[in-house]
Amino acid sequence: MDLSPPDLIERARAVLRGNDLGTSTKPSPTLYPHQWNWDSCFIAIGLSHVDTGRAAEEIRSLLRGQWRNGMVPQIVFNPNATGYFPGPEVWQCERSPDAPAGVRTSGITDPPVLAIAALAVWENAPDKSAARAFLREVFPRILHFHRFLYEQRNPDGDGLIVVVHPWESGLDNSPPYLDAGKRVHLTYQPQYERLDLLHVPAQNRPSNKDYDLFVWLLEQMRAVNWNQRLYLERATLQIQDVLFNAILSRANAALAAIAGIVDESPEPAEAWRRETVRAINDKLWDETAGTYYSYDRVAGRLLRDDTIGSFHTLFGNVPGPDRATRLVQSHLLDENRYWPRTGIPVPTTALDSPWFNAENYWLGPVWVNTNWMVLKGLLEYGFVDIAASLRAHTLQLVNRSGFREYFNPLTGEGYGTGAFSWTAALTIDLLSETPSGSDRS
Ligand code: 9WN
Repeated sequence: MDLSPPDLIERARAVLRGNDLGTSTKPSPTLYPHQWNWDSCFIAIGLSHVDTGRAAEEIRSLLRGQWRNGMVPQIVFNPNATGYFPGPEVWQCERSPDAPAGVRTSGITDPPVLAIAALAVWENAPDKSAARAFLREVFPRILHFHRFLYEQRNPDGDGLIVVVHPWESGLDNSPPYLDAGKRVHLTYQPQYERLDLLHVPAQNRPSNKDYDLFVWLLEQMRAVNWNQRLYLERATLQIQDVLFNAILSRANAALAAIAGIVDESPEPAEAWRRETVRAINDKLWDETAGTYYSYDRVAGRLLRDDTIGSFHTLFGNVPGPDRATRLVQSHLLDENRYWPRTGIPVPTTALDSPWFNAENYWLGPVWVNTNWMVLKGLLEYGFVDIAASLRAHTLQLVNRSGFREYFNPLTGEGYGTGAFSWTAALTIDLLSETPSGSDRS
């Protein structure tokens, strides 16, 4: 198999150019017309291979939305775009004294890929002095973001950050959220109109019941004017999310590396990293199942729903070698769970989970960003051949089905929007890592 047909990288670049808003990139042409946090981080990683300046600008423009309390929001709204629900008039973040002036954002955060992306801009930059200046500029801002997480979203003081809205997890309708969501009592029926279904068939998107939960939770936070402390005192959904915390572990390592490059102290990033890694291992590991799960802090229980999040602990360098081997050999490579014999790894929800749905959003489909993080994690632990095979499967999938948002893990059929930016950006990264044509699968 030719892993890198000559035009694949060109086609990927064309997708990013098509979604370019000038200083930021929208995730897709129509479904997502604003700037999203972790999307822009993945986009910057892809752009870092082709244009350092533009990659740096992607991150700068995201940071224009940073709140005074340090939070980097999930969405920075594009003032020229309409047609996305919920838009800025629903969030009403101007109610909070912490919201930034002159730019409208959503009121929640997103998986903290930011430090990882900033470090990639440096690593892939041909001109290190310009890249160092960029790191100097963004270092205090990223530090402020991590400090926000450790000071305002660390209710047990153990370094396990809580996610208070499914959208903050990035994996909106992933089973742990629907599972925990079942016990959240919606005190009224929220009134809203979905716009996503104008673009994508309903069977591929979260359900109306899921949206009721998303909107009701948004309205609960808005009711306290986005005050983090007040909200956490009463929040009915608080998840110590394994994916979010694993990403944060890697982001702390990246932040410590950035500190070294710009002559700043790598503490506290190193201390934060140690705390979070220890807490994931102590609290989120299930010895009987041999895997990690997210924790429902309100119900006080592990959410034993098998999802791809468990493997992202490898990306965060969380498990010791024995746990890592168990995760990979007993779970990841199981053809009945995550590595379908005739399909495409890695489904976002296990094939044998009662929640699994091959066509619906985060309930099963393969996404390129989640595969990319699993692949990087495998490399951390020396599973080189498995990583190479995952890379081959992922590139082949994109080449065959296009730059879609997500894909059926059994058939490879593409779903959601086309021309999806992070699919394109991470394809560029995957193609840039090994010389073209070197098929290691
Ligand atoms: C809500 C933009 C975002 C991604 C998320 C993905 C999807 C939004 C939505 O699109 O979520 O944030 O409206 O469904 O789940 O991970 O960042 O691409």
